[in-house]
Amino acid sequence: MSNVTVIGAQWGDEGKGKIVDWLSARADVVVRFQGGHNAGHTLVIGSSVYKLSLLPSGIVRGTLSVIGNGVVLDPWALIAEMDKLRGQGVDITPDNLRISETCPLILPFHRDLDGLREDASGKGKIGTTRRGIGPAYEDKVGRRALRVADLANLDRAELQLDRIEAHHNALRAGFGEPPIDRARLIADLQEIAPKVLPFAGPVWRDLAEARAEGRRILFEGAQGTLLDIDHGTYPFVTSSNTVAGTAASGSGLGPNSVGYVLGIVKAYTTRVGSGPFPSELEDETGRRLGERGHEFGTVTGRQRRCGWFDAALVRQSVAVSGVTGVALTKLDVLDGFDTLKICTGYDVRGTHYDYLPASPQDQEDAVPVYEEIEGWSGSTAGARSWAQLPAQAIKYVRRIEELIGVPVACVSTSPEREDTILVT
Ligand code: 2SA
Ligand code: MG
Repeated sequence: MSNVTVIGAQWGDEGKGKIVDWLSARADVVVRFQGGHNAGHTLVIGSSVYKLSLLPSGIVRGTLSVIGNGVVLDPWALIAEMDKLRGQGVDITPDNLRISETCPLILPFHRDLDGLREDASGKGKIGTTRRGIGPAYEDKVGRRALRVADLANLDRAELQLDRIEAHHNALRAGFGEPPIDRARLIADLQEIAPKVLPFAGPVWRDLAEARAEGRRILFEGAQGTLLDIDHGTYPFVTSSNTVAGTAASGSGLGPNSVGYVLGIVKAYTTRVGSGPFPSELEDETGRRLGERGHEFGTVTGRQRRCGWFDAALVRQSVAVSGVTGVALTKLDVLDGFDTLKICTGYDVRGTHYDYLPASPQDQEDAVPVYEEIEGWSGSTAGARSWAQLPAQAIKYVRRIEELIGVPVACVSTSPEREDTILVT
């Protein structure tokens, strides 16, 4: 197996956790390269359920897990997640977890700002996870972030702290919040630093070494391509690049390390948070999808919006992420529908598009163009071979393949790892 990069090809929550877990058994290194603890990956292993936010999924099976430079890291959330997993019997040591020393830190004032902005936004609310992700990336790009490496030299970080205060205190004052308490911040960071630093280092070197030794690297994307800061439904996006290309820049390996790009695609569409969603169903059918698919956010518990499969959007994701093949998940949720619809394009004030145009106004006005396909009455739940699928379900999968232009490499029919059909 070559290296594999797993990315979400919709708005996140496509079921990446299960597929990554399945692949991590065949990988030597698992790498997170963007996002932070806004991600939510659920792994079901036997009778145990593991909920991961920041740590790469490989950690549960003891595979070397790497948090790359593209990730924004909340040190307190990191330690809390490690403690929780250790409580479930997972062994985490500097031998199996490595953290890039150049990860920008998410600090308490980032979280404050995320929440304050959301609360003040009314209709323009993004529906963020309120974890401080956006403000932390802003500071990274604004060259005023504190990074993991700074945890070792907090007594000499005045320059960065001056920049941070100059920027954030004005913003905080606008919200009627007190200025940052520098002494308290440093004291809190000094307390957490010894817990984080043993894991920190130049992970680009670890990865270069792994590569030189021919070890298999699995890149684990978070969120989805339609939440990408450049290619997503801006401004209703997350603050990182979620496309597959980020695996290279967010880990310190070159573009030729990305390998096979596996796009994870849910057999219907969901979205959590605000923003355009042309094939959304705000009716009984949408509720049925949500109930059958248990569509609630892993991190925030928020109910996810549900709708029909949108082939135009996935085709777009396939293009911008360079997807080689897709894993189709949650097909069983569609069991028992008389008819299914697939969105193939949009009508925007009389003009037809086979992709989602970029302007928010066009996206808001986009009316989905559907084709209908007969459903199936049999069950796909738990199917482990192509032969176990109803003929009509196979037709649905084949039609999706045709519309998105890349092969369906595997189909997942339940949260259980073994309930996966490899399409050969
Ligand atoms: P943020 O917090 O700044 O990244 O939010 C910006 C937008 O990105 C969306 N977003 C997500 N969408 C789906 N799943 C995500 N992770 C969790 C999960 C979410 C949860 O896996 O369930 O538990 O609610 C995720 N993270 C960010 C977010 O909804 C905003 O639209
Ligand atoms: Mg998720």
